[in-house]
Amino acid sequence: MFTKILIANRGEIAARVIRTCKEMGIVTVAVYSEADAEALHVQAADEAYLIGPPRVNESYLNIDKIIEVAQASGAEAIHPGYGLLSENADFVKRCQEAGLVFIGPEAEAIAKMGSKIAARKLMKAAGVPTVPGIDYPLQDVKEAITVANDIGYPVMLKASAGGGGIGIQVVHNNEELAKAFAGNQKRATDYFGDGAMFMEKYVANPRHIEIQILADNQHNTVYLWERECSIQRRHQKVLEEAPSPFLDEETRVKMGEAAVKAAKSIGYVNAGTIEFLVDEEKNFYFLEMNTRLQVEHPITEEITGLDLVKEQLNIAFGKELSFVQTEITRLGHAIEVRIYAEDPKTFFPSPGKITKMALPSGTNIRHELAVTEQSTVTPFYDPMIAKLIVKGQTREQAIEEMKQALDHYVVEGIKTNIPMLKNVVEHEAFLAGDTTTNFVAQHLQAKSLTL
Ligand code: MV4
Repeated sequence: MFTKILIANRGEIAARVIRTCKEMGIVTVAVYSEADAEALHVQAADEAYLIGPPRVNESYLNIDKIIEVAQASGAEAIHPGYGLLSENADFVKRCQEAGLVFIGPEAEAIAKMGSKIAARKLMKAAGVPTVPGIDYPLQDVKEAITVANDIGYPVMLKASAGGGGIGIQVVHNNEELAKAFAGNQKRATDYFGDGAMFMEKYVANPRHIEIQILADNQHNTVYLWERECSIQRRHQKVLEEAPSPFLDEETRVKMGEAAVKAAKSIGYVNAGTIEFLVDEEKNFYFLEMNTRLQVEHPITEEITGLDLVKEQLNIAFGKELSFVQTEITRLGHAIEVRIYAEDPKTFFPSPGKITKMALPSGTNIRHELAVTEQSTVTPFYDPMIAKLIVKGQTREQAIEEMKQALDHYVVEGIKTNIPMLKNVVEHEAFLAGDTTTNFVAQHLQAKSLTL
């Protein structure tokens, strides 16, 4: 196994990766910005190096500096966490050129999935279901109108380079489409430097259900069941659970097999996630592939008993997976919520010093923390300060655990979204498993809440 690795990230995920490295006897190297000198991940690592000013472009995204630190420290590999450089194909190439192992997929796999149009085309060719639509860029409004009438309204206009809900728009008729086209194209160009747009049939009231996969470099690929991630606000996930209350066993297995097919078709190696849209009739469609470890990976760990970071390290080192599909278990139910330093009424970030932090504990409670009592949340990064993960033998038990845990979760000095999370887990629609992507807009935003 590797003897020393660098973690090119911050916050809870850096601390999470460091914890597994410790268990495996791997020496850890942290990097940090001037704003993170006191950060938890810096304290947790065996060594830590300052890489620049607070702004990510000058620190956590500074490829030259990170590679220089990795080499100087004697690290053999780099774990990118999620976000930041984790899906940057150029960074993967630079690691390889520097003789460092990137703990993740090949640059080619990242590049293939980075373009939504290319990914759709590849998945369709591989026999993975995609939403009816096109997989070439639309040239102009005239072509868009022809295609939309062919698909049938309502349709969804999407940016090929899109992400975070930017550059997507539902369109109901020719007039709306004519109005939407140029603006959407401009936004895509402004945000992603790529104005290429395609079109799909609009799937009404869908669920976002994703499948975790693992693939080693000896052609073994397995699926680790699904995560239900429909409860989002403005394309930010709020709560995730595994298994999905919506899926039956037959659909679950079909989706798992489709995810494995998707990964195999591009020769994917390491941990990855295939996102699917699932409609009201349980038809599922490929949406995109995330070529990294995800924020919500712990719920998969809780129901399978696996450590996904350990699996990633073993795969990157060239080891064969130590289990086959039929040996992967699925026990109980796990729920994760993301705790943000934000005003629960306005959803604006709420940076500041945490004056008190007292967390619930128990055998069914897991914490992934980016902060501790006395930490200062700065305005420079994502305001997620912690993840709370609970498990139960059944969904009902897990929900009860989550309610109790949230009731006993104390953070003072900053505002958090905990009141909003309580509203989710106490809502009758959530208890009924009615978790669609419209949940927050439908049940939590329009209504007066006990925030
Ligand atoms: C869709 C859709 C309905 N029909 N595509 C939003 C982000 C992007 N990655 C895909 N998204 C959607 N694509 C078709 N053809 C609805 C959404 C969508 C959504 C998807 C997953 C989770 C939350 C969502 C919230 C609004 C819209």
